[in-house]
Amino acid sequence: MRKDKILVFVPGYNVENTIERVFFGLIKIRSKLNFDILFVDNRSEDNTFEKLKELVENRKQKGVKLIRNPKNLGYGGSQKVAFRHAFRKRYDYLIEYDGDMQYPFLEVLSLYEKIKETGSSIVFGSRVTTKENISQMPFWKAFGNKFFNMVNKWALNIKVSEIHTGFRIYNLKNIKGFHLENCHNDYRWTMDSVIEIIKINNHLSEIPVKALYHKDSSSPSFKQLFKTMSYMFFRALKYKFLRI
Ligand SMILES: Nc1nc2c(ncn2[C@@H]2O[C@H](COP(=O)(O)OP(=O)(O)OP(=O)(O)O)[C@@H](O)[C@H]2O)c(=O)[nH]1
Ligand SMILES: [Mg+2]
Repeated sequence: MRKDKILVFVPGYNVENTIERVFFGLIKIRSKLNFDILFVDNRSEDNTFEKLKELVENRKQKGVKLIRNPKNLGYGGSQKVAFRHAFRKRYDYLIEYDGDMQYPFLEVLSLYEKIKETGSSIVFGSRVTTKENISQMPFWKAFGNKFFNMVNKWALNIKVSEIHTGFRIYNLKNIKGFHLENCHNDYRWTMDSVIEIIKINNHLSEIPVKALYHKDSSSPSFKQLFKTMSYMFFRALKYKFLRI
């Protein structure tokens, strides 16, 4: 039987303080699971690209690729680059691991195990399944997350505890026909991508994960968050009442 072709994709924008640790952290766990790695530098203004270029060229690791976007394409725009690459190269699974290093590397293996066990279209690394994990998030973020999780469960008719996490694995065979072009290029991607995918296959699962909020991790600005949250609210209602 053919082995699964797995791609771990790392979106990065101004992550010069973490990207080297992400590079070595992912390389290390390749001894336990065979996967390729795609770094997508979203036109960082710091030294992210230079650091990555040096790592990718000098370390000569097999199956590691770096793409630099021609301009900043937004958070969602970078995801589209990864999806197009993964579909074109016929990967079976796509995993997102953020360049600001917010998730324990070994949990990549848990995401893969879970999707193999369940056959879901997406497995989310949920940050909110236990009190201890929720307490890692800034208070206002945890509060907003809780509210939107309730809205989403009701409006999208889903069971998973959160869909806003950036730590996910997709089963690409289960989501053929995914309309990337219907998704926004900014943080609204997080919501749009799930809606587009559940139209094709609504089998979603999750694993608990302890997200790390550390001095080098990045987050959306308040303005971006407000825009995204308002959108998510109305998008969920639109789905519920119009089923679109
Ligand atoms: N802000 C931002 N991040 C981007 C962009 N393109 C790629 N990224 C990367 O996308 C990843 C997630 O973005 P974050 O802003 O940290 O958002 P998040 O992790 O979902 O939010 P938190 O849970 O609050 O940390 C990070 O690794 C960023 O470096 C971009 O255009 N803007
Ligand atoms: Mg972050």
